[in-house]
Amino acid sequence: MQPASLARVHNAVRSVFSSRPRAVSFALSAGLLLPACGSGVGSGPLLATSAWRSGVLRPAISATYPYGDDLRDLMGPTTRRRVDSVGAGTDHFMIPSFQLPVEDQLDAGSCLYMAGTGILEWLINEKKAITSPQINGVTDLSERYLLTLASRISLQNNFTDVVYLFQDAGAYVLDPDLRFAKQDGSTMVNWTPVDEQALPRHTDLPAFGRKVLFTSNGDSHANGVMNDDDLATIKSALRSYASPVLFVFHPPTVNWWHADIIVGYDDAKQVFYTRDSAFGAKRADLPLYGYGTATTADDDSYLGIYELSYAGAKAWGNHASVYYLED
Ligand SMILES: [Ca+2]
Repeated sequence: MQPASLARVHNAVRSVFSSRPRAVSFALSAGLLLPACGSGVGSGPLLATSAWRSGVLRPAISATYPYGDDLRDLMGPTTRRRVDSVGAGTDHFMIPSFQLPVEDQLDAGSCLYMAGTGILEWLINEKKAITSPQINGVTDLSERYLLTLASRISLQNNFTDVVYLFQDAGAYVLDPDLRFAKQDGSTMVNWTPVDEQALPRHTDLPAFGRKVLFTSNGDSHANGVMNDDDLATIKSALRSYASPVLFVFHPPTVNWWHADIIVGYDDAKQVFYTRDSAFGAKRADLPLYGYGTATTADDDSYLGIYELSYAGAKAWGNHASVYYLED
């Protein structure tokens, strides 16, 4: 990609941040810090975030689960099922509408866990054939619970494996039972592990598989490593699996990296459709999300789709994995 077009892509993302009236947006657009999604995952300088410095985030202490080396996962089935033909074509496609919106992660830097939770929500909804999943409903899972799991379970590659945290724990928790919280105006409190034993946990996890479509082996800061064939692989996987793709990317001019869920694409617009916990469009059609505080002044919109340009995805992407129900 030419530098000029890279700059245009970057400016497009920058404009999203800059247009958002909150302190962290200013910090990001000013290039000061802070990883939008750097806290507590991967390796390198982002571990020196405020969460680590303040001791809020605890290092994981359990064994590492070797999903990243699982040859079967890396290979995966070639295709999973017949493509949903409704509104589908090779030049555009949307996976079935099992996806819930997500509360805004605000300053938490928790994108990977918002995306991981969203993928399990999608898989459960598909398993139960719930095509109009309801916020606060029986398949609206707690994102904060996944953050707690991440505090005690290590994965070989967070950026391809994160959904397996649920499988390792053997349970999920519903959002109304553990809200994504705000405390003193910040959502960083979500990195503080909660007492899992005190929560109503649900153990009816669906059996799922995963195929790694692209990996930078745990380097969430890699960029310039994907090419057009890799984008074609993602698009092909969306069609053939008709399932969500966990995607991780890092624009080279910023300190943060980011994760979201690819749910479709459109060649005419040259975009992937992603469900995104930071850049997603505000869902004005839904009630606001309550962050568990005493005042509704802290409430904020659920977020939905963000259009990630092919140019941005190719220049910035470093991990892509499709998750699917095991039949
Ligand atoms: Ca949720």
